[in-house]
Amino acid sequence: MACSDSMLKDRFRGCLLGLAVGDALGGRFEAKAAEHIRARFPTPAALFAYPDDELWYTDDTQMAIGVAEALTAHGEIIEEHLCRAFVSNYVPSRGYGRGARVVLDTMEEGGDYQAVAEKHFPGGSYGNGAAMRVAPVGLMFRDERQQLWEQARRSALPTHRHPLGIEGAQLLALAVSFASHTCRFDREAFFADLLGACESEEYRAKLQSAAEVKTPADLVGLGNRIEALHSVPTSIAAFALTPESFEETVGNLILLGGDTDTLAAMGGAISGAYLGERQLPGRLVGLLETSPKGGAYLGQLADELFSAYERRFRQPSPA
Ligand code: RVK
Ligand code: MG
Ligand code: MG
Repeated sequence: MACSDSMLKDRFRGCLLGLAVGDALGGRFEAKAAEHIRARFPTPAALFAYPDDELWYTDDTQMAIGVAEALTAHGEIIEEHLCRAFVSNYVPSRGYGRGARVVLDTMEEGGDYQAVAEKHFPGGSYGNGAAMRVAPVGLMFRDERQQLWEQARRSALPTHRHPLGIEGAQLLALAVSFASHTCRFDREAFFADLLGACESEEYRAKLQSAAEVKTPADLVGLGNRIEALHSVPTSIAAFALTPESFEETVGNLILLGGDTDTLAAMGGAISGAYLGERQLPGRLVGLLETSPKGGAYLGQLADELFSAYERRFRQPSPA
């Protein structure tokens, strides 16, 4: 595939739009069993051919928009501004996690959300809610490994304080960063990078299994659940299995059943960061909702995030 720095903006767009398409398509099958989905859609191609009406995204995209907005406005994650973005975008009917809803309700009411995030689940949440929204951090800090790790942590903290919830977000951000740099995908280098960054034995073991995935059926053993540990490595593995195809990466994840919107949002973000908008399924991108923060806004936000990245890390290129 053609690959040059001039395509970077396309990759920013591909990442956010890929996240939204994965989330919105996966959202139609959330909590369904794999057998149920496969009975109607035996292949990723069948799944991608099916929608012909507006694709509405869920909390995954809505919170990723908040992260991207906070980064675009301030160039880094500042908790106060991130929380403001989460609250201003908060529409509970988009399907938030149980604990996340309680934290966001408290945030919205001006209460002590940090105490709620700490105590609602003992030790904090290890749900995949921090990982599902972290992709913009992976783009913004794609050149700065230590900052990426710290910024991903900060983006998790308002709602996710458990180490496994935080590390899931950090690894997903790293996967996005790696994908956004890659011209010819090197599977070994990808997993070596992730394993080298891993802090816990739990993720190390999962990523080692992810590195050994050879067929879509092997993804099943990695998990399709709402916990970060049982979904982040699955999405990473699905991308690494079929890096040249957004349809197969996202389709294989949805066909696992379970937390389909989030699996597909995370896989879609990594895949889009690698392939760029030009290699996304244009028909599905075109079906993204036309609401004020729908498909057109996501493209615009990706452009603004790219400008913020250039301002912070590069000399702006001449007009
Ligand atoms: C509905 C025990 C824990 C836990 C802990 C479990 C949206 C709980 C998105 C909790 C994503 C769930 C998803 C999700 C994102 C977490 N002990 N159980 N320490 N920590 N859990 O509520 O933003 O779909 O069962 O913090 O991570 O599409 O309800 O929310 O799929 O994980 O929600 O964790 O959820 P939460 P979240
Ligand atoms: Mg969701
Ligand atoms: Mg989900």
